[in-house]
Amino acid sequence: MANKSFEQQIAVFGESGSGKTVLLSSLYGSLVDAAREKQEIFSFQAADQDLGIVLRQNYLQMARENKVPLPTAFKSTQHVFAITPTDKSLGGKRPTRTLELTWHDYPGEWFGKDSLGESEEKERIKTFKSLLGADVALFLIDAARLKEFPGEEEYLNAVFNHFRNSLSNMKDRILDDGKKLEQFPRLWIIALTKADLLPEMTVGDFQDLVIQKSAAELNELREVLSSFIVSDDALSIDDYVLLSSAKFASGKIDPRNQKGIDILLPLATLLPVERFLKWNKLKLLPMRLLSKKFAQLVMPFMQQKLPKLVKKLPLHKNQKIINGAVALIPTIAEMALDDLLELKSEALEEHEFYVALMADFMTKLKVAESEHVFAEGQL
Ligand SMILES: Nc1nc2c(ncn2[C@@H]2O[C@H](COP(=O)(O)OP(=O)(O)O)[C@@H](O)[C@H]2O)c(=O)[nH]1
Ligand SMILES: [Mg+2]
Repeated sequence: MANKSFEQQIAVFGESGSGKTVLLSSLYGSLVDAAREKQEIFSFQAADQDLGIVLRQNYLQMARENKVPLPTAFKSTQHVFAITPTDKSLGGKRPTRTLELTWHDYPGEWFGKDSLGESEEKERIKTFKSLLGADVALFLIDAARLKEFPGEEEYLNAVFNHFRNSLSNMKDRILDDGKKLEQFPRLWIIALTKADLLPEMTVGDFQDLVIQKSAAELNELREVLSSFIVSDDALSIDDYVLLSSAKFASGKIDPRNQKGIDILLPLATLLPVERFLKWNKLKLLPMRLLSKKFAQLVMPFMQQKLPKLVKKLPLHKNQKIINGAVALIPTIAEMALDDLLELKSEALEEHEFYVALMADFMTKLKVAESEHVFAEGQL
């Protein structure tokens, strides 16, 4: 079927003021520039043009007027984007199926509150249910708040506990008849926003700080998350990332000076593929979910004929796509940066957009790891 989309979703959880609106504006705004200047092989377009314009305006006002977006910048909590080739020739060879990303912005006002009015509570449940299709959740820790509290743990523990409490309170209304879910965000990435305020901190330092101060809270959060899902061994709260949407210093905002923003799309699309393949290998996932995931996640990257370099991999010719992916993606994850670059350029020559995109995203994750901006979970 032509133009059918592959979908991926990410859910972003952070208190009011923790940087969610600026994050999306900075991501979107800078990708408009990058696509225009052909610095990226893909463009990132908002399905809703009004949203695209607001995000771009937020970005331009930060860059040119040092003005931050209004807290009420968005009406909706769900934003749909398409990732498409910048170069038309890449999509032209066959009917292109676009890769679609839904970004769920969970309102921070609902974070720690346990008593909401009935209509607001309904809205909260509806919003939460709408983001259950996401595989990846970003859990935001605000560097500005972290700096306010001398011992750090007061703030850290409060964020984890508030969130855990609001999850517990909603649980009965999320699970129909108490039936646990297969589909749920199983990959929780802990993200330090406004990381420019703590310029010396590496992702390893951040991870250590969270574990040192909040191990018990993390475990309690894991317990609550587990209580929502079947096969709860396939759940990780073990990836960490540093994010800075812009450099904010002495009244100036420079959204071109970012940290970690370039891996948001790889984290949302490629990381879950890798993680699901690992869980699959360990037989941690329910079979039904697994086949759905492979169709949804792996296929975009595997639908195209594989370029030469990949053909050299020891795969049997007639192996099915899924078997191929099981072998291929971990292999690509092991590739050196030079080989990934070669894979990307070969794929581009052969007009294999998704293979090129996979190589590009994998490169970005690896670079972020080597620059101590991203730390991948052990499992
Ligand atoms: N230093 C720094 N400040 C930021 C950054 N992102 C956001 N901020 C500040 O945090 C405020 C709240 O951000 P916003 O995105 O509106 O938060 P939201 O309520 O989570 O959507 C902004 O107005 C900025 O002043 C960042 O990357 N670095
Ligand atoms: Mg906001």
